Amino acid sequence: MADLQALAEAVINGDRDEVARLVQEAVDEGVGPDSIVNEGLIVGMDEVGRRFKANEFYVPEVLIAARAMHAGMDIVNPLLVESGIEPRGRVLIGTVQGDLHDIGKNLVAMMLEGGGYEVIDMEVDVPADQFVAAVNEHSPNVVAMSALLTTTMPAMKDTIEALDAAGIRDQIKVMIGGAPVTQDYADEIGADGYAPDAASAVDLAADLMSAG
Ligand code: B1M
Repeated sequence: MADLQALAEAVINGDRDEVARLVQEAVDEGVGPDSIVNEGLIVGMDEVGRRFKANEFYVPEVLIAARAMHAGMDIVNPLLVESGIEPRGRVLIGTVQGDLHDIGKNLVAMMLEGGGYEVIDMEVDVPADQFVAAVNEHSPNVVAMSALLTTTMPAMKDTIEALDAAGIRDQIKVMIGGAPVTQDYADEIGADGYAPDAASAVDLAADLMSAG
């Protein structure tokens, strides 16, 4: 019988083959894709996030767990689309203009996916006007910006201003993060939230979504 607890454990252990096997087994037994995601994959990634926050896990373990989770999502995603189950929300994420650092941004994206969000990843060096165009195209709930250089932090402010100028700032929540970024900076530039790490980013997205 499908064992979703074992699936969560396999995600935590970063065992990609075991995750794929258990997800396929659950699908074959008729377990709903929403249960597989919510009671297996997300439970596992939630625990990974908890251990990361508690410094019990470090970046490599999180990346390996996220890769394992993806192996399961690859099987389940087409079924979710077929069954019309809605993700928790849609997040548009990118590293801001002039900045090529993507490891932290990728971690945040993976944790958000693990948390049940649909993530549109614009990669790195994303100019403000591309964020604006992507908001118009994808209608996300949250725009998430990452910066690792003090010199690129102002691009976050530029992007918020561009969203404002385009008349779409009120339609979305903006969250920011990255090593040099702080809550004070988020307040200063009018972002809706700041998260210090990938696991907190998932909590913040949930808070921002429920704030409406
Ligand atoms: Co760069 N680099 N780098 N670099 N690099 C730093 C950031 C630096 C601190 C190193 C140093 O001098 N000590 C320094 C910045 C100094 C400053 O601005 N004050 C620096 C510099 C100067 C540069 C170059 C200018 C170097 C040069 O060419 N002269 C250059 C700039 C290139 C550019 O972007 N235009 C450059 C280039 C590079 C590499 C390409 C070699 C490489 C990037 C590879 C890649 O990303 N694919 C690189 C790396 C690896 C680093 C360090 C060593 C590690 C960054 C990293 O990946 N950390 C870094 C020094 C350091 O941090 N120790 C450094 C791991 C990652 C998991 O953490 O990204 O902080 P982090 O993400 C965390 C949180 O911040 C948070 O969650 C993540 C997980 O917990 N988070 C968010 C991140 N984004 C978030 C978004 C959120 C919420 C949370 O919401 C939206």
